[in-house]
Amino acid sequence: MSQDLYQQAINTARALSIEAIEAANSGHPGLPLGAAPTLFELYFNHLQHNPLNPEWLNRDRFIMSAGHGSALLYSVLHLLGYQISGTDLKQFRQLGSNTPGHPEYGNTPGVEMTTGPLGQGLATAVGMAMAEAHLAARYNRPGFPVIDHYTYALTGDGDLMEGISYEASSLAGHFGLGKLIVLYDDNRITIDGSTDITFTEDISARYQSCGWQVLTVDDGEDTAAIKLALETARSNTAQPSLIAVRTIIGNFSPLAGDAKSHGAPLGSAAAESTLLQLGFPAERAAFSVSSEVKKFMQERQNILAQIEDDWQKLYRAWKSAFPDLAAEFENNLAGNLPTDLFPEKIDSLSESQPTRVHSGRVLNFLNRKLPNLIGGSADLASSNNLVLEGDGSFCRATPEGKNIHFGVREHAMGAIVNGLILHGGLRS
Ligand SMILES: Cc1ncc(C[n+]2csc(CCOP(=O)(O)OP(=O)(O)O)c2C)c(N)n1
Repeated sequence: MSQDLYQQAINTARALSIEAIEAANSGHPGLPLGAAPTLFELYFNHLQHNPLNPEWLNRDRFIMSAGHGSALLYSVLHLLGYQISGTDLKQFRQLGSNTPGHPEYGNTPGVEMTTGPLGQGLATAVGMAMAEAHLAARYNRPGFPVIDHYTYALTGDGDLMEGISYEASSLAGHFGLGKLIVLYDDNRITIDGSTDITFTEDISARYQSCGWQVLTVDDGEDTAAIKLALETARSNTAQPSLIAVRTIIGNFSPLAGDAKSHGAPLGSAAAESTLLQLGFPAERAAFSVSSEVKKFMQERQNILAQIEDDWQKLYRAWKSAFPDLAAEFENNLAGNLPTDLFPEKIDSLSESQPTRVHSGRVLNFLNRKLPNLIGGSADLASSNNLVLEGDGSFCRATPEGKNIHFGVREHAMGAIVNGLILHGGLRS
């Protein structure tokens, strides 16, 4: 792989982001300029996905928890050949475009969930990683790892300050979700300035105490170090990993390191000087991608398509070896419901019983009809009759369990359930 072309591609992602923000005259240039090498390294060298089929079932999931960094996500997806055109990038933040100010699920190919409210993305990613662990335990068979993918999220200081991210991270560590990898854009800047004024705890110690593997990259421009950290994270499947990447917000711009680069366009003069710093001459056409970078990206796209092809062969072999299992799984994926799901009467319910008894009976009736039902309670399962009888508990040793004990973590529970559903194949 040519390092020059690789760096040029990263800088192209930066340039496209800056141009989109300038064209919209609004947006967040700081994160794209600082975190481009991190996100690009992930998407280019690690993420198992197929830009030609964003819905591929066994793709790695990626959540842009720091949703304000959307311009960078769109630029990287564009370079990799997702259905986001140069014209779409020019329409950044415009009504009706597929490049809204913050990523929106269902609006943009490659966007796995709507983000913007900080912390939610990370917590939802925990749900996706739980879905993967659960489905893998139930549907994989020896020699047939049909469900076998990682879940990644990109977070910033704001995400890690939000309480929901602590709740979800605590649970992820407890469950040992080893295929969850969180990248932390550790630029120590938020809107109001340095994190010195608000956020001085030891994040590494916090995550370690929650049972995570914590890795650090001292220089966010060092893609070799980011690569190594991602490989180390993936090889530890017993613990979730946090990779803190030390970056400089607004890097290469006149506002490098300054909170002012967080959420306002650089302005045309500063944008021009940033592009020059990144190696783009003033005569380069806005939103253009050099033919060398296009070819470089195309080569990667071909490899990614092949990765899905190989998986499709595995899936077909699994399906013919285990037809009943595959039929159940595909039925769940399609969201089909049994015809006898709504009988006129369930067991021996009577009006004199408390509603929580009714709820428990209905839930268990549904559970017998719906093999993909999963869920739980925030420490109130036995009180609220939320136990799925005959099914075990989801935990590190038995991820096939359908009863999830969320502990007293209601806010994370909501986001995690969204993640279970967004993953596909489950109901909650
Ligand atoms: C729940 C929630 N609260 C507040 C905001 C508004 N907001 C957006 S970005 C941001 C600062 C985030 O700082 P950081 O994560 O460090 O991002 P960076 O400045 O590095 O881009 C805030 C307060 C939000 N999007 N979501």
